[in-house]
Amino acid sequence: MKQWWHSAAVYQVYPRSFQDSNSDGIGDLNGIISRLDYLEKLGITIIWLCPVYASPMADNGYDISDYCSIAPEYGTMDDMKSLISAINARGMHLIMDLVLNHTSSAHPWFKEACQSKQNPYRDFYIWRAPDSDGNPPSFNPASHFGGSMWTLDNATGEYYFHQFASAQPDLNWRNPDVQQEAHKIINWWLAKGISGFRLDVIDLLGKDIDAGILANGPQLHKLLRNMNEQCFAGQQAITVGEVWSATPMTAKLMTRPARQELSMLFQFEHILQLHHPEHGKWQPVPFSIAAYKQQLERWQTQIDDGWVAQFWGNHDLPRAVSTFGNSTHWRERSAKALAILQFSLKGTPYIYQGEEIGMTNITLDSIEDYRDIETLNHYQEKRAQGWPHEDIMNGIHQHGRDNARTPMQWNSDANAGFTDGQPWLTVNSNYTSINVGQALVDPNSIYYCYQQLIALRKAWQVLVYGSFQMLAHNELIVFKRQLEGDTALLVINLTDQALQYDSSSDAFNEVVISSVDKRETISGTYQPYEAALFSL
Ligand code: TEU
Ligand code: CA
Repeated sequence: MKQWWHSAAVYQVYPRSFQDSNSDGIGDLNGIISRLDYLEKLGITIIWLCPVYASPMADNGYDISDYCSIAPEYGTMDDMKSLISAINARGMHLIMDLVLNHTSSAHPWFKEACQSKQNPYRDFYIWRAPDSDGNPPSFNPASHFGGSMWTLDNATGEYYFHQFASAQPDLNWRNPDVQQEAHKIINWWLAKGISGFRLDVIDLLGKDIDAGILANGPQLHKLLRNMNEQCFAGQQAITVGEVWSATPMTAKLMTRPARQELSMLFQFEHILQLHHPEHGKWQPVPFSIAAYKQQLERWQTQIDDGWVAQFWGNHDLPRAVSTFGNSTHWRERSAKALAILQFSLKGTPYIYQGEEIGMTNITLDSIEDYRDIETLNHYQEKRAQGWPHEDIMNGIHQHGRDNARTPMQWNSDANAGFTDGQPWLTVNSNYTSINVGQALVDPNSIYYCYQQLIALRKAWQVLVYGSFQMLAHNELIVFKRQLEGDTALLVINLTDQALQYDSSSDAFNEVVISSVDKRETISGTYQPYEAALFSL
């Protein structure tokens, strides 16, 4: 069944880095309001706002201490209400980022839970007594942010569980009171006029610690269906789950409309293929077109009427053009090619702030210049293990999360027009040439390529609902989308070498959009990072 959000484009705003309005060097809600015309001009329908709730900011807001108030550095609840109404007045929609797997250790629930083992909030979290040697449970994988997943609370003499920082205790989703409180928070925000949520690490809610299960646990689907029933049934609201564990099979279970669980989800196979088997993202392996084509075909053909988000980057990932494109020799062309590929696929496209102007990774030499808890903990841990500074910094330069969190580059004025204060994180020095002001006056800019693609997807249904057929070809990615009489053919060269394509037929109506000048034939040589979308 067709949904309004199938052909919509979503724009992800990382509030800390988007636009500062009060010179404190930190982005804020009023700054976002001042940039809504820009997003409307791009053709954005939905804005995904990363967390702006009260938080000690150990993990830049993914550690929430009050779900129903706004972090003072971002503004007030009145500012939030102004943002919601300004977005809705434009016919756009706001979805908020909701972190339900864990809270901040500063949340009142956790403070209560730490009072005593008998406290009514104790079972909002996951506690285990030390063993006879004082050790935590044997099931003790490394936390995403380094160290153990168990931290001893000395006051009550038990360990509490946290998959991320010790300042982010995991909630116990087996507890019906936790489920009930979460539903209340969701309904409270829906009543404010937002249109749904991005659900942080939602596949971790079904965890079963004693069985050693973290992602995609046995309770997960029941919890999602119950949440849907209590909060979203009959609403036009949407939910997009962050699901690092997703496979086409589990994605089908989580997003087929009849199952009433999620509207869609982010899957990360194209990201995980970059991770070193032992050292993960910190020793990245080269992007493999062959591996990408295999996972693309599975995801485009095996989820039936399930639905995914199509993305290259977000606030946790290095910049798309630096990771999947080529930010040195072919920055503009490769950014356009990635956008054309993204918008030619089944799935709702998500644009991470700055992708629309081809913002790149940043190389900072001193670890003191970095802010992300994951990066800082990783650096300390590896230095303690004797890793050379340069090796650690190399991994941070390639895959550290701060790459995506440098301030939005609006113009070539000081601090790229992001702030006239001291920015909380260094502005990329290439802002003098890579910025919105420059993009808006260049008809061939990446920005106008995105603007054209966003409009195209709203008009050309074959890109939204067409079938998918991968045409086997060497390093080239070639596939057809078909719907009733319409056929779209995409040929894309995501390498820095010229590649040859011999098409079985050269008949086509037009080149709808291209990352280089429009070509005369389908067959022939495809330049590095040349993408051409044909209407056949
Ligand atoms: O990220 C989930 C998550 O697993 C990532 O942190 C991932 O492990 C890491 O980025 C890989 O490099 C979500 C949020 O998007 C992230 O910003 C939060 O830090 C995390 O959850 C905890 O809430
Ligand atoms: Ca500010």
